[in-house]
Amino acid sequence: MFTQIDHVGIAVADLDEAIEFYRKAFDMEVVHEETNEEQGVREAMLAVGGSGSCLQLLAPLNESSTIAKFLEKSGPGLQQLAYTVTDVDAVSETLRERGLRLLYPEARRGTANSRINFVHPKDAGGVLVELVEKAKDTDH
Ligand code: MC0
Repeated sequence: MFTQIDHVGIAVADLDEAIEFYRKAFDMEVVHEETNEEQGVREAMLAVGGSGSCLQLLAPLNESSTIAKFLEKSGPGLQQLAYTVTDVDAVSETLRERGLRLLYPEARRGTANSRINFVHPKDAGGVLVELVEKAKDTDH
């Protein structure tokens, strides 16, 4: 079902400060950065060695962002665990059949034109699980 850990998402208040911290403390470099208006985030992907898995820093774009709400309630820290899948529609359907709530009826646009959906954290042991079907032409 899942082919690898795509990324681990961390909520941060200030993206530039967080990027600087990860660069200085852990020698990690940004491989991709974008703003996703629909998701209400500015985000940066940082490579974890050559593993293919990334760390995703997520900063809120505005006060109504899910990340703003998360920061207010829980403070900065782990917000989501994302798995790579080859077919997000098929995996979403399988998980629905298994009784898990998917957040969106249809996949939405994620990082680098990936197609994404989420499992509600209350149905996944307190973990917000993201499903990521990568765009064909990307390596992150
Ligand atoms: C909320 N809860 C969480 C959680 N967020 N538990 C674990 N991890 C999280 N991230 C828990 C709360 O503690 C609470 O539990 C209950 O769920 C309801 O929380 P809430 O504060 O009332 O929040 P809601 O229900 O308004 O929203 C939660 C929900 C939301 C997961 C539906 O955050 C959401 O739609 N997330 C998916 C989109 C997203 O996260 N976008 C930002 C990343 P108690 O026990 O207190 O009731 S964008 C992204 O990831 C894209 C760019 C990408 O990777 O491609």
